[in-house]
Formats: sequence, structure tokens, C-alpha cells
Amino acid sequence: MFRVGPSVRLSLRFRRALATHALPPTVPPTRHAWTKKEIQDIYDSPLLDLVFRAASVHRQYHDPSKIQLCTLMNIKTGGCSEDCAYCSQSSRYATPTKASRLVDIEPVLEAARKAKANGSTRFCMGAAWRDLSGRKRGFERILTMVREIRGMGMEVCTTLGMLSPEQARQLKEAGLTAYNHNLDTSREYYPEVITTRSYDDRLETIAAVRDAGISVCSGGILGLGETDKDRVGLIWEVANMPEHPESFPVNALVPIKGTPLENNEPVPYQTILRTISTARIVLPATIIRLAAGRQTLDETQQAMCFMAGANAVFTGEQMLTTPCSPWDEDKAMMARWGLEGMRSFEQPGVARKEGDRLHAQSEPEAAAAPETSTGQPSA
Ligand code: SAM
Ligand code: DTB
Ligand code: SF4
Repeated sequence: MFRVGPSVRLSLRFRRALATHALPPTVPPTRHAWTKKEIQDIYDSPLLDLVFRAASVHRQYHDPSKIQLCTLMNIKTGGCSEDCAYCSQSSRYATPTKASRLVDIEPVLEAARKAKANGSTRFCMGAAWRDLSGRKRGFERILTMVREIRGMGMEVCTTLGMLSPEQARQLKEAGLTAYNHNLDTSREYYPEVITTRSYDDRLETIAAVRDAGISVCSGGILGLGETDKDRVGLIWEVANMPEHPESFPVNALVPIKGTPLENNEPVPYQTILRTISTARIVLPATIIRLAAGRQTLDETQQAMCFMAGANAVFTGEQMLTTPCSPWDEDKAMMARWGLEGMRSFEQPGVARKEGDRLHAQSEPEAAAAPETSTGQPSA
């Protein structure tokens, strides 16, 4: 494993990532030409063998004691024109979510400071939009939020719907670390869930994000009514991208009253574990996020997911419209299992894309240096 003394390890790892633009030399390269059959065979293997194999891969590519703590904020709630069948924010369904306008800058910065003080090193802002067209002033406000939060030394993520290459470029220039845009499910099952934008639309946005040099966060939801084949199909799609996404969120459907999926059966825990384990093996360098639905898992179930390679969570007061597992509970749980928060820009893939900005900060170590998970400037 690539652990060295705590006082020097940050700079060493950054310098190595920046100097080589690659993972540490002992780590095998990631594969980008998977067949569905290969992934299905992994997925179908006996569950504990699968977990063991995933845990072994995880230990080759990641420090297994580290979990990335990410806090979400909904900066524009509800009233969305899209028809995503799981979503409380679609204007097509009568859900308990009330629509609101884009929030002001200061409350967002306040929420980011609070997240940082509580140990989160990534702050993610979500907006219930199809895309940014006709939202020039709102987009400028978001660019300011990104700039300010990046200035706090945090990783910044946004999820604002579809993006053009130019919008992606502007977000990158403002300091955006990552963009979340999920494929959600397999290409075959996707039309059962969303009809107002296509799978290829999603892939285009992901390509624009990647081409702008922003880290890609793209994963899916389990429990939409999909089959094992669809879960394998989703992993196959991201596995064969020109670069694997830097993060892959695994959401379990949070059923929302009023949506078409409100009465779906909960996905079995073993399916969540199987999906995480398969994703860990196929996307070995990617951060796998145990995302929505985590609150339905008890602590031991979560620990098994971390064992199998999940290494990020959303933590704090709120997901987007549903409750989140709070910081104090998560910190206590992590302490019981010997886990600690990841520093910002610790993942080599993310650090590489941050490139010049981190370089400028680390020589000399500057005011907005990456944060430790306790919010202290790192060594
Ligand atoms: N509007 C933007 C978009 O769709 O690109 C961003 C926000 S959207 C809510 C982000 C992701 O959250 C979705 O792609 C979906 O994977 C996940 N999500 C939304 N509602 C969910 C629910 N009820 N249960 C689980 N995951 C959900
Ligand atoms: C992701 O994959 N999951 C998060 C984040 N990206 C934006 C959102 C989960 C939403 C859960 C339901 C809600 O709170 O509305
Ligand atoms: Fe709109 Fe995003 Fe919800 Fe779909 S998931 S309805 S695009 S907010």
C-alpha cells in the first residue's frame, strides 16, 4: 500500500500524481474493453467470493481505511420539466416537494463552511433542471459559488442537468472538481424510466465534462424494476468509456410518494453489495459512492459495502429532498470500524485533473491547500 508518514504523505502523493499523471507505479492499468459476459460472470459469482475479490482489488488501488465524505445541497429545488420516474422534483408528479428558485450565494457558502467544519471534503450542489438554457444569470451565480467553495480548499461538484462543452469549460475555469451526471441504468432499461432525454444525451454531457478536464461522477440507481442484466449493462457502459469515471455513485431507490415508482419493492441488500463489488473489480481506480438509500442499511451492512470497495458517502443534514445520514452518526460509525475521512484531492485521478491548480498550491504550500477530513490545512 502507498502509505507513508503522515506529515509528508500528502505532498508526496500529490507530487507523484502530478509528476506521472498516473496511478502509483505498482498499480496495474485499468481495462477499458470489457465484454458484458465478462462482467456478468463476475456479477454472478458466489457472493462472498465476489466480495473477497473486490476487497482485494480495493486494497491494490486505494487506502481501505479512507472514506470520502461528501455533502449535498439542493440549490434549486423541484419544478423540473423532466419525467425521471424516481424523482420527487419532476413537475409531472404530485410529490411532497415544493418548488423553489435558485438560492442566493451566501447561504450556500455558509453550508459549505459547515460541511467543511464537520469533516466533509467535497461539497456537491444540485439543481433540478433539464439543462442551463435561458439561465445565464443563474449560471453566473453558480460559477461564483464554485469559485468561492474551491477557494475554501474543498472539492466542488455540481449536478445541473445537461451541459454544453462551453458551459463545462466555464465550470472548469471556475474551479469545478467534478460533475455528477448519472446514466442511472442500462441503455435497454433507460426508456422505462425517463423519456424526456435520451441515453445518448447523457453520454454527450459526460463527454463534454470529461473533455473539459473535469472529473466525471456517473453511476446509477438500483430498485427501478431493472434486472441483473441491466445492472451489468450499466457497469459495462461506464467500463468502456475512454476514461473510467472518477466516481461511480450507487443509489438505492428512495421511494417518493406520487412518483410512478412509489410502490417499488426495495432492492435486496445482496444486490447492492453485488453491484458495488462488481463495480469495484471492473472500475478499480474509481471512487465507489454508497449514495441514496444508505439510511436503509444497518451499520454492519454498510461496513460490508466498505469492505467490498465502497469508499465514499453523502453525509450531512439533507440529500436533495430526503434526509441524509448525519455527520455525527457517520463519524461515530467510521470510528467503530477504523475508518477515516479522505483528504480533498487525495484520489490520484482527481488530483491529476486538478493539475496546475494543485501544483500552484503545493509549491509553496498555499493558503487554499487541500483539506484534511477535519477541515485543518493538510501537511
Ligand atoms: N437534475 C439533475 C440531473 O438529473 O442530472 C441532477 C439531480 S438528480 C436528482 C441526481 C441523481 O440522483 C439522479 O440521476 C438519480 O440517480 C439520483 N436520484 C434522484 N432521485 C432519487 C431517488 N428518489 N432515489 C435514489 N436516487 C435518486
Ligand atoms: C447521486 O448519484 N445521488 C445524489 C447525488 N448524486 C446528487 C442524489 C440522491 C438523491 C436522493 C433523493 C432525494 O434526496 O431527492
Ligand atoms: Fe429533473 Fe434531475 Fe429529477 Fe430528472 S432527476 S426530474 S432531471 S431533477
